[in-house]
Order: sequence, then C-alpha cells, then structure tokens
Amino acid sequence: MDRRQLARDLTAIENGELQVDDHHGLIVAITGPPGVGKSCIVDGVLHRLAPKHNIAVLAVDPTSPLSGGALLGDRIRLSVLDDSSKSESIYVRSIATRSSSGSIPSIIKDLASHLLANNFDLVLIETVGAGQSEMRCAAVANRIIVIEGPARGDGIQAEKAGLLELADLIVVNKSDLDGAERVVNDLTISLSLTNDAPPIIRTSAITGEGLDELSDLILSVEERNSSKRARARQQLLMAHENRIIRKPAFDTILDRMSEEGLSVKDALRELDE
Ligand SMILES: Nc1nc2c(ncn2[C@@H]2O[C@H](COP(=O)(O)OP(=O)(O)OP(=O)(O)O)[C@@H](O)[C@H]2O)c(=O)[nH]1
Ligand SMILES: [Mg+2]
Repeated sequence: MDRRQLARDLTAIENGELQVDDHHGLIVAITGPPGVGKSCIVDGVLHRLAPKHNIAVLAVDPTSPLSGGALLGDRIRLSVLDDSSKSESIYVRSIATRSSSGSIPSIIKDLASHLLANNFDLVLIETVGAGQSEMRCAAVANRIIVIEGPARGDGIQAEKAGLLELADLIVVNKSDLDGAERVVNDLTISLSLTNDAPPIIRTSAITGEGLDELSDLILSVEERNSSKRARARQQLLMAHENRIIRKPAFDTILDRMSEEGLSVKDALRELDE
C-alpha cells in the first residue's frame, strides 16, 4: 500500500474534498479518562496483533484551538513503530478536534471506512472519554472499550460520563498499582444490576498483565444490545445535527441570531422550511 497516497486521501477526507462510502469492518474505540493508559495499551495490543493484522490507529487529539496543533502527533508515541517487523502493518494518524468545517465524528467515521476499504482489518480509535463530542467519536466504532484506572478519590469516572452504557468491555488498567482491585469491585457491584453487563478485565501496560487477553478480546468481543442502542442514539443525534449544519441557510441564521436577536425557536422553524 502506498502510504503517501493514503495520507493524501485521508487529508482530503478531513477537508471534505473526498467522499467515502461506509465500509464494513471492525472499528474499536479505546476510550477513558485522561492519563489512564490508553496509548500504552494500544501500544501493547499492537505489539501482539501486528504484523498478523493490518491495524490503523486514529488518535483523536483533544487539542484546543487555543494551543493549536503543537501537540499533534506527540500524544501517541508508540514503541511498536520502532520494530520494523511490525511497523509496516501499522498506520497511525492524529486528528485534531480543532474547529473544522465538518463534524469530527463523521470525519472519523469516513477515515475509518476508507482505511477498512484499503486493506486494514482493524481500526482503533483512541479518544479521551470526557465529553459529549468524545462520546460521539467513540460511538462511530462498532465496539467500545472503556479503560478505567485506580480510583482517584472521586468515584468512577466513566460512570459519570455515561460511558459505561456504551461499553462492550471494561478494562481496569494499572493493575500493578494499589486501588485497581477496588475499582474492579466497585464496577462489578454497580453493573450487577444490569442484565447485559460488559465483561471486566484487568491490565497493566507496565507488567503486561492482561494484554494477551485484551488483544484477543479486541478481535472477538461481542457487541452488547444496550451499547448498540446507545451508539445508535449517538449516531442518530450526530446525523441530525449534521443535517442542520449543512443547510445553506445555517450561517445566515446564526448571523441573524447574534446580530438581530432572532430566537432559537424561529431559527429552527426557518431551518425546517
Ligand atoms: N503504573 C502504571 N502506569 C501506567 C500503566 N499504563 C500507563 N501508565 C502510565 O500512565 C501515564 C499515561 O499513559 P498514557 O498511555 O499516555 O495514557 P492515555 O490514557 O493515553 O493519556 P491521554 O491520551 O493523555 O488521555 C504514562 O506515564 C504511563 O507510563 C500501567 O498499567 N501501570
Ligand atoms: Mg493517549
């Protein structure tokens, strides 16, 4: 595969200059709070699955428009890329969530589809599970793995973010540290009320515990019914939002709202016309 052509295609997709059709295949989102070990886990998984599998990684960079793209590409430093026997079957791309013409989740969906159509058998999306837009990035995938870590005294992060509902698998990372066991127990208890609870496994990106199992599960984990529905919900909301954003009158209506005091209600009515 010609990497330079691929990079050019992906840039064209990001810029809205290349349309792609949905392509069937495995897209797995790896999401969780900042610093929980997502990138280290992706690295460990790539070490195990490459070169047998061709894997693309889309790292969604939450760089704010204020800090610009300075950190771009730095957030995901993968040791597996130094191994030439594996790096040829891996492709990594960072996506900045800077303001862009299109919606980030739908761009990610298109990038993933294009990669699947170009010989990659797995696309991993690394995204920080922090807010609504990140949840939508994860909902683009057809499997979602939520990474948790030892509690930091503020309860279960993912639960707060509503991410557990989307999870097909929960990974408690940093099992080498105190407190990981406690998180596993807390999660098990809070999920015991759900009839289709996701499995929970423990990993340590430092000792390697659980990474073989996780690598297998990435390829084989079942889609839960409730996560399917939660993803469908996010996707539908996203599609609806895109439809409004793409209306030719959208920008002028925003101008009129800010400059002439057009009400939200009237704006909606005009958009519907
Ligand atoms: N003790 C321990 N440290 C870990 C483990 N996994 C990752 N770390 C450390 O946690 C820090 C963050 O790891 P990353 O992989 O960058 O975490 P991340 O979730 O990708 O972070 P963001 O992308 O910034 O949200 C690094 O200093 C890692 O060395 C683990 O299993 N055990
Ligand atoms: Mg990371």
